[in-house]
Amino acid sequence: MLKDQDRIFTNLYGMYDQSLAGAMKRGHWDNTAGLLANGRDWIVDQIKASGLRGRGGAGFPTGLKWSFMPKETDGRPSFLVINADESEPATCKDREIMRHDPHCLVEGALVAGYAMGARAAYIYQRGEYTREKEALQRAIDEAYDAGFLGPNACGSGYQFDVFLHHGAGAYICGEETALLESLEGKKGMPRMKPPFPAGAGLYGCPTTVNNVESISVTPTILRRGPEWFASFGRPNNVGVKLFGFSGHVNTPCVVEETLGLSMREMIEKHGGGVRGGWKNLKAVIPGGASCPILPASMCEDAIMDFDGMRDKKSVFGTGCMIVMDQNTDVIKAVARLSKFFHHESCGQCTPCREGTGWMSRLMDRLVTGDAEIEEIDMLQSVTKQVEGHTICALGDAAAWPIQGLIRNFREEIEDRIKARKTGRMGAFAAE
Ligand code: L3W
Ligand code: SF4
Repeated sequence: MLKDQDRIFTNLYGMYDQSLAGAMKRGHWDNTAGLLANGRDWIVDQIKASGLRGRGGAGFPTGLKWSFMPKETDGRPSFLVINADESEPATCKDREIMRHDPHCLVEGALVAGYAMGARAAYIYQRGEYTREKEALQRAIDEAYDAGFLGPNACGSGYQFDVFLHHGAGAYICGEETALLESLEGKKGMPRMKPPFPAGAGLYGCPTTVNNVESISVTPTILRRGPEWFASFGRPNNVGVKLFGFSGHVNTPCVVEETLGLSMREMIEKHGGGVRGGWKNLKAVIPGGASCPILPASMCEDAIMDFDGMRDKKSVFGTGCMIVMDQNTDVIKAVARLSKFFHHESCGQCTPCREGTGWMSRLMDRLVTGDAEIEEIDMLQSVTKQVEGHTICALGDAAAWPIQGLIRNFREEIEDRIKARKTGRMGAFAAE
């Protein structure tokens, strides 16, 4: 379990002074110029050595991503874009950083931006985050006033600006290339990759897109050393991270914890346990709507990290868990997610535009039990036709929770269809 002295986001634990003075008391902005003076390559190497993997859901190695930024750019500026469009259902960890510890993010933007030779950072923030917008803008303004940003950032001789952009509430704008389109003033529609943003990103310029948390932890990693960060967790899954607990837990919250603990330990220690006790657990969605739902039997020893979730045929995602007790209609819960993905599809590729509609309609039939047994396999087949055949990950994200439901709760789906046919619907009759 993480000790207090190893926490990065101490403001989440009762020290709510988010001002520059408060942040400096906690060690942020301490000799930032000294960190920069070590040079671009040193920073990238330190982050590589720390083993930090992207905290937005995909887990791509952060230092490696930064190293893709070209050193020679034919006069084009380079940009850092920070994905603060946190729209994943039940994920609200980045919100805590922006609300309580915004200077972590602003300092991280400078350090990371310098490491990749960026002229500026654009923070693309979820439209609904109004309090966080105020807190973050205040922190940016304070950093400018203190000379930490601007033409001679922290006295380093490096010019660096930070701009805050507020989104308009479209989930797809959290996909990195849709986000870039939206920043450019266009409709938020994902681009084909490659080219990856490092080759052609914002306004066609070299760009790196990182999650809020990935950027916010970098100054602390540089100060305490990559070995410190890598000492938490297990190989390939290291560090401390924000985790979220929602649904049927006794104390919903966001906390900072090490990677590598079991799901049960995490839920019992931080979520206050499952409502009605662990035996009352029915299922957990580990880290975002796209992550296949796990039955209680798999949650006991499931390790909450990238490999641990892959071992259970699920996805670690954002690490923000949705806990469901025995009263939950898991078929209905996944059907609700299917509706969400159908609604949020940008519609530019056929498998996703049409497939999400098909999946949602078939899921609705499973909820009421009106489907035929064969439709379960038909639904599985539709998910396979969508998965891997779309421009962006939203197609996969729509397919995976259904595949997880069929894999782990097939008996429950079949029982409901059979009950419907025999007229024994019980609780579902009123649906
Ligand atoms: C250069 C290569 N760059 C990959 C970069 C790529 C991106 C990053 C990860 O989706 C997932 C999604 C959600 N050369 C590269 C390369 N990159 N290969 O690495 O890329 P990718 O494609 O693996 O993932 P993605 O498209 O970024 C993210 C899942 O996360 N998720 C969470 C979503 C929601 C939030 C939120 O609200 N905060 O994060 C939950 O599961 O479904 O599968 O930068 O350019 N060869
Ligand atoms: Fe748009 Fe869906 Fe295609 Fe992504 S997969 S580009 S959301 S239609």
